[in-house]
Amino acid sequence: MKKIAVINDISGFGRCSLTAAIPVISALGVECCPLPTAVLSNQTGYKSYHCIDLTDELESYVDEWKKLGHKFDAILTGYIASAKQADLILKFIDDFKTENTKLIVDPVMADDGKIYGTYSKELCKKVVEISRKANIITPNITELCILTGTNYETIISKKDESLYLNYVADIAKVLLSDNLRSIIVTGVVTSGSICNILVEKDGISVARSEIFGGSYSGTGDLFASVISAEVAKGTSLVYAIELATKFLEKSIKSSFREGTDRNDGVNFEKCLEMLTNE
Ligand code: PXL
Repeated sequence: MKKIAVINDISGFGRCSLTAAIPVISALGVECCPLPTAVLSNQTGYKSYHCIDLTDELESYVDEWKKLGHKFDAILTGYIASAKQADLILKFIDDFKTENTKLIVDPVMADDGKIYGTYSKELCKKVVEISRKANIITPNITELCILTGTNYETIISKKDESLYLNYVADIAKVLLSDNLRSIIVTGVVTSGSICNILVEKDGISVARSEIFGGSYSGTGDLFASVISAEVAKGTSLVYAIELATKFLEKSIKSSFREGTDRNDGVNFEKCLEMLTNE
């Protein structure tokens, strides 16, 4: 059985982070081992929330994992609650990443040109540092701007050009390195469709879906979870991105038709069969 360590929070409402990762990774036939960084009543996009920060518990938790001696086929990181927590994640990567472990980093920091309220400058710097250690990253356009030092308005102003996707890919390419071989820029809106672009040394591959409504909570977590499970199984990234994009398109369509609030996330539960039958 392939295994993934998922470093993320658990939120009671919002269908994001671990409540997205556990069912998706399990449905794809991979064991999901959660390392919970915080417990929240609900994700931070709602008007208010209560957060139980688990930073001070992480070392003892991980020490037990060391005793168990488990190795992981992949490690997935997402939302990070503090800069101190980011340092512990860096240590976890040093301790657990072997040459057979793929590190997938969802550099959660920002969306729609804005940095999340809970992300300080110091924390964003740490996310950039963690991303440099990754094999695969899944930034949205705003996060790509932070990672590359690009101005968000400059990218967005090119949106209507036919070469927009290539333009975004060229910006992402700068980040490629000996270990960071694949960058998946998520949620790139072009006229009439939303695209996920896989950027690698040899070229790009684009998975498109229809647009239904605006952005919903947790879609980045669902996407990264599908990618991580497929990578742990050794599937090609081109296939993984197609599958993740179709899974999200169907989940978002269902929520849009039902009029689900964006903070409540998407109806992915109804679409898990797309993954179990795969
Ligand atoms: O989906 C990213 C995410 C995860 N966890 C928490 C969040 C968010 C995005 O807002 O608030 C707690």
